[in-house]
Amino acid sequence: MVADSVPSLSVNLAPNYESGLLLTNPVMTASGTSGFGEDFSKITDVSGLGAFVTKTVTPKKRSGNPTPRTVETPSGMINSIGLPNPGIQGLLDQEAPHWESFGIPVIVSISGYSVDEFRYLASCLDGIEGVAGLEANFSCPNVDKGMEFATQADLLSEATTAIVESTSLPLIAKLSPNVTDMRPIAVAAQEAGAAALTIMNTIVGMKIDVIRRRPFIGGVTGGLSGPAIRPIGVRFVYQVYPEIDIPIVGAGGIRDSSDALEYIMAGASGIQVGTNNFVHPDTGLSIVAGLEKFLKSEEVSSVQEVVGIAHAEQY
Ligand code: RRO
Repeated sequence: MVADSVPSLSVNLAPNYESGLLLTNPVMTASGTSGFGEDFSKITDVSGLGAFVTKTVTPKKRSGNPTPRTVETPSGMINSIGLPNPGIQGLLDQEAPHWESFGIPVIVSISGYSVDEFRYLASCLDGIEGVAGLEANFSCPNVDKGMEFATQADLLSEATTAIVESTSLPLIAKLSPNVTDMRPIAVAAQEAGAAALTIMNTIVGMKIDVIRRRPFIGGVTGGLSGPAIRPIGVRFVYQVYPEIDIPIVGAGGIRDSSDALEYIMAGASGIQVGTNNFVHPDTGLSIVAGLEKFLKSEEVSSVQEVVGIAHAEQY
């Protein structure tokens, strides 16, 4: 790389789609941690991110799980929010009109109880201005049947095919860490036409309130997130990367550019920041700056050059 030249951070998350899904940098929000973007865009400059991933939407409005819905844990937190959202019509009426002003691709996270519900959501979002792609949340740990799609390859295949047939938007399939081996699920998603994979959602855990002698969280169990789960996410990305040809988006416990680079070197082309946005909403922006600094100091001209580099035989 020529001294002082700016390294390229750009990434295409849907190289197999004619439209592609082009991001100026690999850093995104993780679904569910910055709402539908309107409030988040008031506390950080979203235009500096690669993409905004929305909270998950379902066909009908939902009010969510009983409280308390969150609790801190060592190096992380447990949530059982239970997918509260305005439903697809509410989303289109109240949230979608803000997205064009973000100046970056908006990826809408969708979830359904059945293959038909996924199909319906994909067709509702097809052609909506400001929507650049879909992320299918096949892995919510906190609702009935929330993880069925990401733990059973045949179901995931069926839902992925239904979505892909109902929209021209590129589809990212968000997978669950609550499996022993993610590789067969990842391969099934690719074969059914997913443009990319997000690895991973939260890990089922729980806390007991020892004074009350009862589960602390209203939903009893919840999804563990934060730095505590990062080694597990990096492991899954590293294991899945050699098995597939589509891009991986890494998520789970990323706080800074060094954490992001762990995922990238394990095989992720993009990364998502979730829990740390609750503490520092500018985390994504500092990661973008940190990645650029790293590439410059290592004299690497493009972030693509380090994707999966931890698999190389020689240093
Ligand atoms: O809303 C939630 O409780 C939730 C969802 Br949809 C998800 O995908 N992952 C998570 O940890 N919580």
